[in-house]
Amino acid sequence: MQQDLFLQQDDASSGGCSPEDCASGDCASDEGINKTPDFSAPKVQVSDAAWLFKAALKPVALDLLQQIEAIAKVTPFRQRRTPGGQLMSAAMTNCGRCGWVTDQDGYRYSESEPETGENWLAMPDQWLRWATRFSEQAGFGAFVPDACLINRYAPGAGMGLHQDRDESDLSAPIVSFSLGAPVIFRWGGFKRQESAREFLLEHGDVLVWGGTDRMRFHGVKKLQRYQHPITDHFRYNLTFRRS
Ligand code: MD3
Ligand code: FE
Repeated sequence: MQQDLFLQQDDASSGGCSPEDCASGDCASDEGINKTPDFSAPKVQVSDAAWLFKAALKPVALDLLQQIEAIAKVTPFRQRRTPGGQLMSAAMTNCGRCGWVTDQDGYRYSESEPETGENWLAMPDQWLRWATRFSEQAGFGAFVPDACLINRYAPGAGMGLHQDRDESDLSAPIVSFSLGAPVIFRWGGFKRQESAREFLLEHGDVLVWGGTDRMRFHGVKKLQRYQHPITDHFRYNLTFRRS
């Protein structure tokens, strides 16, 4: 499908829509009984090995937010410090066997919350199935994430260009879910200095990348103030990873 994706340049190759098959029983027609994401949402190719499914989570957004709220009651969102002592502007929690954390002891995956020693709550089964399904839709094989980092951005929060390199198996893709306020995502190269392209990540978007794009620098610009009907002024981002 032809779609203007990048904000500055328009050199993205186009992907295509994949027709939903109902073999799994997860049909859109189940909506109301057993809601599912829209797995046949417009699929836009961002790069060689990165795909964006626009607004695919809209049918399940409220459920996702309720589950995020329930997780945050047990392991609350916290602004963490980088090993260098800088307070990160996004607040974070996790679910799954492992969670990504950072403090004076470094960036790492941990089976428990460092402050309380509490284990992370299990990843909801549906989240796991959906992340796996989007990975398949993007052409990556079976993906079984064991960690889900949940980032919460308030107006003014952002994330500088960085690489995700704390995972032991860099051949696994990463799947990300965006909910709430939109943000400008920065898609960089393989060196921090390389210029980054920019595109919007909006409510309900799913981004899947791996392979040759796995080690790209990426980040998000500071959130602008925005009133979203179901997340207030926040943006939430879930990243499913294999630690
Ligand atoms: C492309 N989060 O938690 S998600 C992170 O919106 C992180 O909260 C951002 O970067 C957020 O580490 C971006 C999308 C994303 C994540 C990692 C990538 C895209 C990526 C790694 C390589 C290439
Ligand atoms: Fe990242």
